[in-house]
Amino acid sequence: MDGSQLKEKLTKKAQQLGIDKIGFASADPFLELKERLREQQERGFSSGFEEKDIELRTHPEKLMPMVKTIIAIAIAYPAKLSNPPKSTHGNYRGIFCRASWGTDYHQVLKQKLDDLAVYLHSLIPNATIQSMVDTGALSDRAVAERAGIGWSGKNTSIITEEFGSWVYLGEMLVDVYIPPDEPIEDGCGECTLCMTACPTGALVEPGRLDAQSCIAYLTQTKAMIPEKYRDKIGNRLYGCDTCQTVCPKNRKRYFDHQQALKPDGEKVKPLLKPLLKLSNRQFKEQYGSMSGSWRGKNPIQRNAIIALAHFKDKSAIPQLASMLQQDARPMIRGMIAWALGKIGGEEAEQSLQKAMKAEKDEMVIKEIQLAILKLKNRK
Ligand code: B12
Ligand code: SF4
Ligand code: SF4
Repeated sequence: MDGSQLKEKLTKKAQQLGIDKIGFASADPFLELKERLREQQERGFSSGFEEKDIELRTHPEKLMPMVKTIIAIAIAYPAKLSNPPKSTHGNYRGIFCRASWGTDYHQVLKQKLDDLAVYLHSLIPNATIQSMVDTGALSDRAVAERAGIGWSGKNTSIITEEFGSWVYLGEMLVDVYIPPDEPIEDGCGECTLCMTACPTGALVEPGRLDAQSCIAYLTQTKAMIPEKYRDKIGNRLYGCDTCQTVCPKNRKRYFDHQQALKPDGEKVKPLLKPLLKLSNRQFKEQYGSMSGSWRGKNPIQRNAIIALAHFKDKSAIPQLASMLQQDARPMIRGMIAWALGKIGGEEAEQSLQKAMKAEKDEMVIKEIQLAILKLKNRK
């Protein structure tokens, strides 16, 4: 069988497997990306979540010496809740970004790639195959761009004609030659909506992200969130969708045909106060199947505290006050101190004063002092 026939067969099979887009790319080194990644590192714009070895990231042959082709896939994910639960006074909700809706996409894409690999092996039994989704060394976006899945937008997302940017990406390295597809034309034109809408100005140039100031990154960190970003986080518990929701290419791009990715409104827009009470085990039981749980419950609870401050939820003060005295995690106590300062009022101030007397952690003491000062200045 020649490469073109194989391409036809794989494309057909992909469709049967529920893969929304498939594209084929050469396995040549990604030289432009290499330069880009170096600049990102030098300017301090990397997130630290990506593979650090730039050579490995940009030379597919270092992952598979005989690699000839990279097969790229995209799976569309839902961008709209059919019946979203609403926040009400005293019962406020946070939000997980769309990339965390439904079953963890890593599993969903991995399964599709495994199914495609079984088929490829049935056609070419001795083919060498290596699949990856997100956590592999390669840049999934650079692969998808080269394979013609979509163009690389000014918000840095890969945007497809059919599904907008609401697609997950994955790829498969194979030691078989398959004729490559052509990249598609840039579709952003003069538009800059994502850049102006970004709450933190993290899109520093068209198509260049300072990950350190991107809310999607900040919500996943394990430490205190720098003061200047806290107000910008709003009620986001994990990730950020703003530069995609404003994108005109995503208008009316709502697809929920992937059963495994269908969201449960109560889970992706959970009530904030109950979230703070979860034990590790309960968190795992309730949220463990979502991609947004990969950093554990601490960052999500920290973000829930920021969200309660965002809503200035006075009904949360007793719970926050008791956690400020009892919670073993300084990061959580520090964040609560800030939140109480933001929510304000007599009760918040008294709980800060009380906690101040017993607190031993320097960072938390500083946060409490700042919060008290803020409340005094407000009087
Ligand atoms: C680290 C990482 C992050 C970091 C940094 C993101 C970033 N933009 O770099 C953080 C935590 C912030 C993040 C956030 C998100 N992420 Co993320 N992330 C990754 C990861 C692991 C590596 C990305 C990376 O290497 N970035 C470094 C930059 C420099 O490279 P790149 O974006 O991969 O490649 C592009 C640029 O280099 C550019 N480029 C190269 N040369 C040049 C030259 C010029 C002149 C220009 C203009 C551009 C350019 O073109 C490449 C192709 O687009 C990938 C998975 C993977 N293994 O690739 C997922 C991935 C990029 N993330 C994904 C998603 C869904 C998200 C979020 C939408 C989740 C959310 N809702 O919160 C946000 C989006 C934020 C944003 N604006 O990018 C998807 C993207 C799907 C898509 N349609 O594009 C990926 C591919 C995961 C997956 N397998 O589906 N992510
Ligand atoms: S994900 Fe949010 S913070 Fe990050 S670039 Fe997009 S709009 Fe800005
Ligand atoms: S908002 Fe405009 S500039 Fe940004 S990615 Fe979408 S089309 Fe491109």
